[in-house]
Order: sequence, then structure tokens, then C-alpha cells
Amino acid sequence: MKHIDAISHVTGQSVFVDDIPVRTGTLYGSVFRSPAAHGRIRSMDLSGALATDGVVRVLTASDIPGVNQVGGIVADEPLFAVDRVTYQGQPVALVVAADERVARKAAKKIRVDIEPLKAVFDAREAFKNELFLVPPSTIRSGNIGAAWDTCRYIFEGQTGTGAQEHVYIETQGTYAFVSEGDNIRIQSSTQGPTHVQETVARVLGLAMHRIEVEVTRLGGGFGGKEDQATAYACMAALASYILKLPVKVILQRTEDMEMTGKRHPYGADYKIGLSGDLKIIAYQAAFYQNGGAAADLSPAILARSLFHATNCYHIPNTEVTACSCRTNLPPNTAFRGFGGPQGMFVIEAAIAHAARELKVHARAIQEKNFLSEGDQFPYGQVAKQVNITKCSKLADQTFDIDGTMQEVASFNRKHPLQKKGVALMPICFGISFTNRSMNQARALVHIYLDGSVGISTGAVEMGQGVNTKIMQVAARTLSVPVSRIKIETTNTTRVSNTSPTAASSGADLNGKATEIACNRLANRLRKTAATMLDEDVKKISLDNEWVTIDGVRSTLSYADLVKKACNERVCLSEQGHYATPVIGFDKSTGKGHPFAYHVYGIALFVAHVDCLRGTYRFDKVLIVHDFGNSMNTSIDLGQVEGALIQGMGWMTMEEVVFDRDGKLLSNNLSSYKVPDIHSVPRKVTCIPLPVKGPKHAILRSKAVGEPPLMYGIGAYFALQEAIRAFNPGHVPDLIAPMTHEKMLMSLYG
Ligand code: MTE
Ligand code: LUZ
Ligand code: MOS
Repeated sequence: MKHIDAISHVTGQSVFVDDIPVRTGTLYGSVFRSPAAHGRIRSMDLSGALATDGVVRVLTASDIPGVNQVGGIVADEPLFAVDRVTYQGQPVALVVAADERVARKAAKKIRVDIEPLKAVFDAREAFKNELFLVPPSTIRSGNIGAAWDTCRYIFEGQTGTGAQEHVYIETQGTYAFVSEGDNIRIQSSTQGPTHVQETVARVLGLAMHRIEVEVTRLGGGFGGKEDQATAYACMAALASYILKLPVKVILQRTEDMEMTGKRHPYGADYKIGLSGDLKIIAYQAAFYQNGGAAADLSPAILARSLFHATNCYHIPNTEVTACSCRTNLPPNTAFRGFGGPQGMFVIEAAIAHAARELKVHARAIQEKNFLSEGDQFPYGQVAKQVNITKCSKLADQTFDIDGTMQEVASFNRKHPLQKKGVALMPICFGISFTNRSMNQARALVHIYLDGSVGISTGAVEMGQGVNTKIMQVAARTLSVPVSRIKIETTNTTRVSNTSPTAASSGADLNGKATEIACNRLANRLRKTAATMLDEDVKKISLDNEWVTIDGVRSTLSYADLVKKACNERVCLSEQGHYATPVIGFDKSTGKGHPFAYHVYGIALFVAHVDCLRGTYRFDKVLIVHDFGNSMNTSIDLGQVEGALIQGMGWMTMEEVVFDRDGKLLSNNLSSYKVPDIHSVPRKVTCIPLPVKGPKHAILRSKAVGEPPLMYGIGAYFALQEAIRAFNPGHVPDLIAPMTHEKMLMSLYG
């Protein structure tokens, strides 16, 4: 089945927030933002903006009827800055005007006098000054102190990974209006409608039931709208509530890039100890997360970095500490992988370091240390249905890894100015929100009189295909064609108290809730049919729009059954609630079972460097991925391809640059380069690992949204191999991204 939005996307008929036909009287909000990274606000002059023709109002913190607070996990983030600004781009005021251009022009006329304070932009510097967003945390296993003595080899070093801009095609935006009784209706491009509802209620000082949040779909989120859509929704709602008119706040690309947080840059220290036969005996690491000026989701992201610090390897003695450092940058936030990629980069860097010193290919260390069935992760969970070795073996058989390495070696001997490099990137990613309470979802299913079905869930469609998957679940459970089924918008009045669609768990959680509701409806319909046909309910099934008795088609069709059931006053609506069983994690002991299951896979990279110019490309990326039993192979393959390229972008060409005062220089798509069709690998192949799939995955089809992003890490290490073939003495700094510029320096440095 194709993605149900495919046709409307490519023909431009899909409706995004800025496409919603405007209501009469709609006003536009433009955000005035801090021009300084850190300072005390001495005074502010709004008169220039207020005097501009067409400006209706300028809103600041003093206009907020409720609480000036939008922090999610920690209450440390004002909607509008008061007294102090803590990053360039921080919202200070909202100019509301009848015209979008007027609002922007007027915002430029606001003057603010700021007394500068010392600003910090680097995580390690913040660490030295003990500027933390939350206290540091550690995960331990075995006995690291005693383990070093038993190691034959020990290597230590530092690494770093850069920020990453989400570049969702649809920028942050909200359209809000006040309805009868001063209730508020919000259409927002958010992954977390309940987070928007809850926060708008807090800011306006209203009960949550007065706020209705509706989401049709997002033009991409990638984590950037898990929490950070909320502030703009609050601004639109505030203006609308005060002015009693519809208000739109839609960011332009540069505004979005300058104001919103990115993937967290990490610095890290590592120490790795190996035995003579390349078993990793001990691993110690410290992560310095650049959190920006407020906590946002940083503590949860930090936790996921710890959980993924050893990737798919079994290491008996570990100690990994992570610090969330407060700096004067926009608060960094969720981004596909959610701290996992940053943690996994460090262990791969440590392995690459060991391999370089020991004069083996990293592959020899990687393959020697794969997790086996029953091994414990450092956080205590026992690994079950471990598929990493299976993936690796299938990759070996299918892609001939040895042959590829020999080919590359022979190419390198023949070409003095062209060098290739090979890297393997295995992955292991835990599925579930690491915060247990978030692992729940609900679905509301109506069967209408004519047999058509309407489904509401808490899932937000952002391109990943969750609506298509939910439709498939309902069609299968009710045994009707997908043409009978409609997926409704995501709306907080139909499905309440939702978790954001994130952690790759949207289809699992909302799909299972849908399955539960549809099963109840199917069973009720079977019971009704049994009564009508005077048969034992055990013999009755619904099969492809017909009622069957012992597998034989009866005279009763699905459509007739629905009509008759309604006549008999049978309820044709159901709500399903799903909460992931078995999971739980004890923060005080650092042990538990945080994940429903893990996703595995392996990617083989061949990088190709032009050593004269310092440019590179990727000849091929060959993947074996553990989809479980994929319920939609075209969507899932699309997720792997998209995530791979996004991960490669993070590792290679995407470079977020601030100037010395904390102003974003890479603030548009000409100075921030994302992969395009010319920079993708010449060949990408992904084959599924043939397995049954775990029962906690929807229809045994594993979550797929985030895990393949981490294949991208392989791009970095394949490039390092190519550099080494040209410049054998080169000692890499293990800092990503490896831009073309940095490549040139590495080849000759
Ligand atoms: N795919 C598209 N096309 N657009 C997106 O914004 N977000 C990713 C992933 N795939 C994203 C995407 C992220 S960060 C997550 S967590 C998952 O989709 C969320 O959806 P799911 O839980 O339904 O997989
Ligand atoms: N969001 C969150 C996430 O709140 N908790 C998580 O564990 C998570 N994991 C991945 C992506 N988003
Ligand atoms: Mo994805 S980072 O969980 O929104």
C-alpha cells in the first residue's frame, strides 16, 4: 500500500498550516527577538513599532494573563524574556498587525537596551564553570576500576559531534482563533498537540478543556516540533485571546533557523580497554552535551545517549557519565535519534582509534564484540531477540564485505590521487520513550451507518506514514478494504492526554490502541451477527466485508450487519487504550528494562575521495535492516533511505556556525548545506533481515523512524579510512562533521 498522502503531496493539494484558508479579520504576529546572547534588559522602546501603520498591538511578558513559562521538563524557559536575555534569537515581544509584512517591518523598529553579560557557547567551557541544566548522571556496569588492569590495550581520546538543523520543509507555525465563550482553537504544526494544549492553558491561565488543538499533518518534524512548536502556538493563542481575532504566527526560514534549537552538539572523552584478542573489556566515557539556554528536552536526550553509549556491543565493564551544559545558544532539542547518535558516535570513534593503533580494520573489533542473546546492556536490560550478528552475516553473504575491501585496496594502489575507504556501521536502537509514563496511546473508532469507518488517534502524521499504517491496522482488524477507512485529524478533543509522536513509537502505540478498539468493535459485530443468524459466535468471522460461518460466506454482508446492529441499538464506537507492558527503569539504581525491544541493522559504506580537491562522494551504502515483519515495505524503505541521508548530512556537510557573539551565521539554505540528489550515494541498497518480529511491535512490524539515522555515522569513518589511504600519518581529531573543507585540511595535515 502506498503512503496515503503521496498523491496529494506531489500534486500540492495537501493542506499545511499556512495553507488553511484565512478567516476574516486574521492578524499576523512577528516575533521580536533578542539581539544579544546574554544580558540584562535595561529598557525597551516599543514606540517605533506601535506607530507603524497597520500595527494592532505589541505583546510582551506583562500581557500574559497566566504564567510566562513554556519549559517542558524543567520550568526554566519564559515565553517572552523578562529582565534578562539568554540567547540571540530569544523571543522578547510579538508584534501583531493586519498584514504579515507590516508586522515584520514593525518588529525591526523595536529598540532594546541590553547590558551585556558574559556569554558561554561551548559545552566544555560551561562544564568548567559548572553551568548545568540538570545534575550530571551516570550509568555503570561491572567494575570499571578493576577492569583496566586486565586490559592488554588501553586508548584514550576526545571526540565531538556538531549540531544539526532540522530543515523541516514547513517552518514552525500556528493559526489560532477564539470561538464562542472565549474558548481557543489552535491549528499547529506540532508533534505534541497535548503539550501545546497544556502550555497554552498555563500561559493563558485557563483550564485545558478550553483549548482545542488540531493537527492535520506536518511538513516534517524530525523532533524539532516535539516541544518547540509550543512557544509559537502560545504566541498566536495569546494574541488571539487578547484581541479576540484570529492570529497567525508562521516563521520564515531564517527566523526559524535563528530562533529554534537544533540537535545537541556533544563533546566527549573516552577510554577503551581491549584484550589481546580484541574483546572490549572496559569502556569509560564522559559526554558534554551543549544544551543551550534552557533545558527543553535535554535531560531526556541525555538519558538516551547513556542508553546507547555501547551501541550493539557487549562490554562487561562500563562507566558513562553525561552532563547537560547550559550555554547561551537557542535551547537544543529532539532530533531523530534523540541523543542516541551522539552516544554511538563516541564508541565508534573509540573503536576506530583502537583499530588504527592496532593496525586492524575497525570491523575486526566491531564483529568481535557484538551483543549475544541474553547479554545485559549496561542499564540492566537483558538483550532478547538480538539480531546484530544475523544482520552482519547476511550483509557478509549478500554484499561480500571482504571482496569489497580487497577491491578498494586495489583501487587505492592504482590511484595516487583518488582514495576509497570502507566502513561498517552496525546499529542497535531501543524502542520506547525512556520516560515510562509516555508509553501510552488512545484511539477513538467510529463505524458509521453506511459501514465507513473514522479513526482518531494521538498520532501526528509528519510524512513518516503513521496514518497509512493505522489505516492498515484497522482494515486488517475489521476485515474491510482501506477505502472504507478514514484517518481523522489529530485533535485534543477527540483523543486526549497524548504523548508527542516521537521516539519512533507513533505507529506502535497508536496502532496498538487502534487494534484494541477495532477488535472490540469486530467482536461486538460478530456477536450481533451470531444472534441474527442464530449461530454460535465462535463460528462467526468477519472476512473481507462478509460474515462467515465456519469460514463459509453467509448471506449477511458487513454493510448490512452494521445497519442492523445500529437498529438493534448496538454501540458502534470504541475507544482503545494501549500502554506498553513490561517496561520500567529505576533512575536511582540506573537499572531496569526501559525498552520494549531493540532495532538492529548494519550498513557497509564505500567513500570515494578526490585527494586533489578534497571533495568526496559515496560510491555505495549497502544495508541489512531489521524491520521485523514490515507491514509496509515502501514506507519503511523510505524511512531507511531518508534517515540514512539525514544521518550522513549530519556527519559530513551540515555545519551549524555561530559567530563569536552567538549569532547564527549558517542561517539559510545557501550557508547551511543539506544533502541533495547530487550528494546522495551513487547506490543505496537495503535488504530486510528475514525475521518474525517482536510482539510489542505493531503487527510485528518494528519501529523504523529513527534507527536508520545512525547508519550515517558510517560515512564519517569511511571518509577517515580514505584519508588514511592517502595520508597514512594523519591522526584524526574524531570531530564531526567532515566537511569538504575539513577533508582538504585532513588530507594534507
Ligand atoms: N519521516 C518524515 N518523512 N518526516 C519526519 O518528520 N520524523 C522522524 C521519523 N521519520 C520524520 C520522519 C522522527 S524524529 C520520528 S521520532 C519518527 O518519524 C516519528 O514517527 P513514528 O513514531 O510514527 O515513526
Ligand atoms: N522523546 C522523549 C523522544 O520524550 N523521550 C524519548 O525517549 C525519546 N526518544 C526518541 C525520540 N524522542
Ligand atoms: Mo523524533 S526525535 O522522536 O521526534
